[in-house]
Amino acid sequence: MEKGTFYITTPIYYPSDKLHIGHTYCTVATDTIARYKRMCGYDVMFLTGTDEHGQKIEEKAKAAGVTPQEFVDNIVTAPGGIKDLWKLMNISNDRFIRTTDDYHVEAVQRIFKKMYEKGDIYKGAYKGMYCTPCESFWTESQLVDGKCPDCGREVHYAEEEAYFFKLSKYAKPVQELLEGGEFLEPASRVNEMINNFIKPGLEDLCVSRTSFSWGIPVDFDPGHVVYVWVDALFNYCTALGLLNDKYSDFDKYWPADVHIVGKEIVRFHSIIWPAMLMSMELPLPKKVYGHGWLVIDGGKMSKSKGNVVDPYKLADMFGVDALRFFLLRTFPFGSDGNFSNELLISTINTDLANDLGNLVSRTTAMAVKYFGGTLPAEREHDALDDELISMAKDAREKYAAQMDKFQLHLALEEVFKLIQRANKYIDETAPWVLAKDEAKKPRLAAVIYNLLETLRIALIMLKPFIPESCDKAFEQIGADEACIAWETAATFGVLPASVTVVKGETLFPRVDMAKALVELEKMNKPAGPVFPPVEPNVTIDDFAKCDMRVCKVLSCEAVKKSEKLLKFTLDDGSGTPRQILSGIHKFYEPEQLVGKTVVAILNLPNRKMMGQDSCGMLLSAVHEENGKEELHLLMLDDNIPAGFRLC
Ligand code: ME8
Repeated sequence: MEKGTFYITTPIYYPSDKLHIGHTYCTVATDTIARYKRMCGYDVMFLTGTDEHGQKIEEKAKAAGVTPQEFVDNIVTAPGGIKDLWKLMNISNDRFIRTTDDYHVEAVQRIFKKMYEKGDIYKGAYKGMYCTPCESFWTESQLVDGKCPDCGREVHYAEEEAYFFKLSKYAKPVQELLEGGEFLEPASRVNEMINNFIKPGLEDLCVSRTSFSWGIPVDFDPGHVVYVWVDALFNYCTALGLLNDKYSDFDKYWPADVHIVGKEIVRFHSIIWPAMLMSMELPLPKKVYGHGWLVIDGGKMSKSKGNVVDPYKLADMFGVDALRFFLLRTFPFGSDGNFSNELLISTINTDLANDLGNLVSRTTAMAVKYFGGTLPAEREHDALDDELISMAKDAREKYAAQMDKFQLHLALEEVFKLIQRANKYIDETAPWVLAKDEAKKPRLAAVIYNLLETLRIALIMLKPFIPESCDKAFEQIGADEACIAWETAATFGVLPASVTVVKGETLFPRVDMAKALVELEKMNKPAGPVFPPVEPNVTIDDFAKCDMRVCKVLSCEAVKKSEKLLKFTLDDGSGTPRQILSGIHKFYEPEQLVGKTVVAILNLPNRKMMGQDSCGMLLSAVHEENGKEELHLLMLDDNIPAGFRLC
């Protein structure tokens, strides 16, 4: 029954922070499409992974006092990390690529060299405005109110020797590709790309960096690392074996059938990516689908706003399938969706607990109550059945039409129309009345059988969305492997005539909205440290006696044979360097502090520590709780000159 191959990808995620519900949305949607295609008989390759290089990761690792590799390992593979999240969410990816994998690194070096040798990459100098969080250079005309057009943050002038990719050379074929109408969806994104990026003129793209080192080295020019987006985009090919020996199914699966990406990275996927593939003389992906964002109160989720929704917590509280279902049932895939806990809970209650859950439990309960679990083969048809039966038979086609367009919420709408119709059918046929009359048992058997068949068909269509719950439900309605194949979903009457059902656990318990909201509120409130009370026991005169000055760290080194002490040489504005020892080695490496602007109390008596003079004390912010000490050396704006007094 194989229908050919289907290669589908998610973006590869930045392991700079823990992933949130927005990333989960993207991955769950892709997983559902992959599962659907497998069910239809395609040989599916589903790829996801992590995009581990770049300045942002290098800086975060530095701030955390670990190497960049340790930093990303901690987010990708450590318990509770990205790989665990996908396992928890039942993501069925066939491969997981990390851009730090050796085979990818080597393949990207070969790719870069190939484009260079072809003349599509050349050396020049980059001058422009740079957004550090987005790792993007922008021209003045692209800035919005002087800020980064992608994230709205400050940009700064940067200049460096760099390699450039001849993006301008491919402007015309890329525009034609976009105008073709098949490549980029939803269609609204096509105009955005053409009007905002291609029509103003595509400039050549800076594809190497020298200002940091956490990237794939350009092997023929040490000091340059490959621009993170070139490195990242080619993951889709290297993970199949392009220019490496790790895998060997590039010819089988490439070109990709669809890259699922969020709207803010459509530009990279629909302009830069095809241009680079054209340069490499490789076939282009068949489609890029740009989905919307999950937002909160209309705005983006962000760590700084403190409104990031943790998928681990929600899955733990409501179940993995309930969360998967909510994400895809509620929000049209191409547009933004406003996330709220209320919406999540009401979707679970209405669709899963009431409509689907009740239909399964009522139907199986009736089969057990009236027939001891096994239906008699003798059944009596009634014209009342026709509408339900024909709706059930037609549902697969309607569902597939939506699934094939990635309109996942509309596909679910088709399934739920059927489920709601079946619930209405129970009211219309009133089985509890039929049960009172022995002569009506064949009619009662027909009603229950029709309900089971409708459920079987609905569950086949729901399986890509909520796989685990469907397996449980199949067991309850007595559907074995042969009865749950996609091929059987447009046929009515597949369950054996004397099918046996098993009354099982409640699939989707109703959630008490008020209680759950309180619990969520509690979970989201950070426990926070408990600080000691403030006591007003110092006079202003006491305070004024402390001579606190701004100092610059000239040098800093660990004191030999001491685990704790760092020795600072400071410029305190007097012209004579000052030495202070401070027990903060546990919190800082000496090289992190050189050049920093700090505060010291200078009029304390000198002290000897480990045989060395300490002339003053550095100020830090400290907190100790449950035996755990946290310390931050007080650092000031570097514009403040040494010697200024604090008052
Ligand atoms: O962009 N709602 O990685 P990333 C929906 N490494 N989707 C969201 C979202 C939200 N609130 N927040 C993020 C990168 N996403 C690159 C990709 S691919 C060669 C390189 C989506 O971790 C976002 O739109 O910042 C993007 O598609 C994906 O998560 C990865 O974002």
